Amino acid sequence: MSHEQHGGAAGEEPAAPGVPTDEEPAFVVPGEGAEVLDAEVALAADAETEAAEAEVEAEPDWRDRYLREAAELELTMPARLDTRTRPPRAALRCAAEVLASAKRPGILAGSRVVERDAVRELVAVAERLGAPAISESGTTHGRLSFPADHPLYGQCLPLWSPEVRERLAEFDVLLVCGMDLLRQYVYHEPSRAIPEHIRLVHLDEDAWQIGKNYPVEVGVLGDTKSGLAELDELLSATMTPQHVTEAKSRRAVYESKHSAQRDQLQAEFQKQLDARPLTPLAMMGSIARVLPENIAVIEEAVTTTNTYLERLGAHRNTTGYFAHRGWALGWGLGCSIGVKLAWPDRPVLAILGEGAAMYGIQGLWSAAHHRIPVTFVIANNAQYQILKVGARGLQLPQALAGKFESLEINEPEVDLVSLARSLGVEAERITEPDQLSDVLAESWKSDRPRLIDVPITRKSPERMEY
Ligand SMILES: Cc1ncc(C[n+]2csc(CCOP(=O)(O)OP(=O)(O)O)c2C)c(N)n1
Ligand SMILES: [Mg+2]
Repeated sequence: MSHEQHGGAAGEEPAAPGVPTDEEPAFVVPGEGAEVLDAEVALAADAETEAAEAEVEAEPDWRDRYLREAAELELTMPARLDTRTRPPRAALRCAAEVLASAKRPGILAGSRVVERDAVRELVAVAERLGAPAISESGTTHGRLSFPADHPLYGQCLPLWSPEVRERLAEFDVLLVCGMDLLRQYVYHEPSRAIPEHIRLVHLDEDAWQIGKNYPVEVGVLGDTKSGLAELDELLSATMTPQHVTEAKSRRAVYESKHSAQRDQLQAEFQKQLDARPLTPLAMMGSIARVLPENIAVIEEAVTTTNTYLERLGAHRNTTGYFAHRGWALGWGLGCSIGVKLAWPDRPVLAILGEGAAMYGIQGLWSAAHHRIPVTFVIANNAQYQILKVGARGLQLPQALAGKFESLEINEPEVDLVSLARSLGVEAERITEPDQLSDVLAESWKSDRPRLIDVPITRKSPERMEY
């Protein structure tokens, strides 16, 4: 912070430490003019502090405590500039024309849709067009911009460009909304993940993203929420009765396809329930079946989460979803504590790999100290599994020979239960799927943080199952 921000005039020399200024000193450092500290004032201050501390201890609810402390701060919101700008009408009209006449339209829904509170508007457009909405790939999506239980939710984009290309081949027009087209984890041939025949309509607030990697037929710059609402109106005016009939039949086809995909995954989950340690799907399915509607989930269990919650339709609200975007490990544990502070009335679940958890484990102490009731589930496979899968995917010779350097966390395995307890968080190890569901369902009601360590199969899959 500059001196000006502290209130000193620009160009003024700051006073040397301990030298009295015209202003009343905010505090006095002992040994640097401490003699000015009046003993009576000190005693009164001590008594006040003790009284305040006693009051804090007697306060059982951490929310009340924070609210009271916050009430003493000056928290008046500054007047903010509303930067949202409606997109040009002419551009939206072009977008509506291209989309209305599409035979097989699809939607790519990026994080900026939910960040701009435009999910409802996107759902309306998807329903009108009878188009499936596909969210960003599991390695990059960050937020979820389409409800995973909606019949038109077309799951996440696959990871690698050959699969993305295959996945998108069925569409003739794509509406891309609030999404970086296309963030990919690791470069793979073919470089062009979007098939050449697809006509792109891109609505975004980030001008840099429109047409950055792929040429668009219609680029629409402006506010996502009002842009989508206006696009929907224009579609309604543009679509002929023939278009409407086609959209309805497309919608029916996609809805039954998506429901079959969900049923199939659910059946696969049931099949895997007997394996010990649990498979990633058995763990995620056991979580999915007890997720309340208003849950906030923070995902940083790299090879365990596998977009299963999306694919099982378990994320019914889109606001409560936070995932990685760029892979700097260690943010998940702290993020979940922040989310709980922001939303004290919503249950908060962090799903963390044991590796990722270790990058920010000290946050458990903060959760215990401030009694912040987050539920932490550790997907513990005792290794940095993604690095093995990634190395094999890149066909590194050592990896193909089954040799990995320093990727096991097993001699010794980290005892996360004891570690969590040492940091003040109640913890247990759970190996059974039913018990996992029961303990989780109970944890949503708790007023304390809790950690559940779940052993996960040590066998690495051949490839990521995103
Ligand atoms: C700060 C940081 N250091 C190292 C890495 C490299 N890295 C990426 S994934 C990963 C392992 C994650 O292990 P874990 O959380 O146990 O998940 P798993 O792959 O076993 O599912 C590592 C070390 C990183 N992304 N960020
Ligand atoms: Mg691991």
